[in-house]
Amino acid sequence: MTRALESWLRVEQTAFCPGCGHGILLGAVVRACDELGLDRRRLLFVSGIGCAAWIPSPHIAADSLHTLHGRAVAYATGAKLVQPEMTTLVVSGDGDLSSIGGNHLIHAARRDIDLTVICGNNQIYGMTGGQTASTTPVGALSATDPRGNRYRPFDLCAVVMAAGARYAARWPVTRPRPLTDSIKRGIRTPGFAFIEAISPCPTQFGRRNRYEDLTRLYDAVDERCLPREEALRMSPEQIEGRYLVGEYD
Ligand SMILES: Cc1ncc(C[n+]2csc(CCOP(=O)(O)OP(=O)(O)O)c2C)c(N)n1
Ligand SMILES: [Mg+2]
Repeated sequence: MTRALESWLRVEQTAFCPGCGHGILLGAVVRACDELGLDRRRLLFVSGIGCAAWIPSPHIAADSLHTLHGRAVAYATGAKLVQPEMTTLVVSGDGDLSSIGGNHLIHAARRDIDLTVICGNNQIYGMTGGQTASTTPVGALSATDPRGNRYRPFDLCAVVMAAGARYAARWPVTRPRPLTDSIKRGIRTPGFAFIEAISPCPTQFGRRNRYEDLTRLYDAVDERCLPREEALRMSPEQIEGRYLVGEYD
């Protein structure tokens, strides 16, 4: 990591589990801010509660509001209204943003609040022990679904676009360059932007779904990705269970 990038970090050591995809997402967020040359005195991070919510606070050396579970977008909306000149980034988890916080998310998109919301989607409630989330794939095992999840997961990018977002993008953390570029594009977008990072969780998702090692878990995530443009020419059965990656605008 270069000295310029290091200057964005507040801590020397992370508390993330070994192999957590959120660490790669942290790198992408910091790179995006650095490459855009953002003035960190005019930058505010907002997060809720969960492992992903630790990405800005304590890791990033900029102001951050570490708020209540599910309420990151609500706090960010208030902060943006009071200080519209601040670049305001929400970084939080799939559970935080789309389960308990789902209503705040869709209404911020509908109102086109000028936020960039970055979701670390590990398909599970990681921090609290691996419960099923609104993003857990059908059939996946979790603490609350030991025989497999029955319900279809949200397509978060489609949800926010339907609600009125200006820009959305989905990438796995195994593809850090397009992920970073989409975060940059989200920040530059005036109005509501949403970036979903598919982020492997070895400790809860990987262990419960019997991935033998990190390589297999990361390969499995990457192999499930399908470019959105290709998916448009395929049947619903063919794209079942795949992550449609790319930009939505
Ligand atoms: C009102 C409220 N309900 C539930 C909790 C417990 N809780 C904290 S984080 C969390 C889920 C976090 O999952 P996610 O947002 O996906 O983040 P991850 O840890 O997976 O990165 C839950 C249920 C809480 N802190 N407050
Ligand atoms: Mg999660």
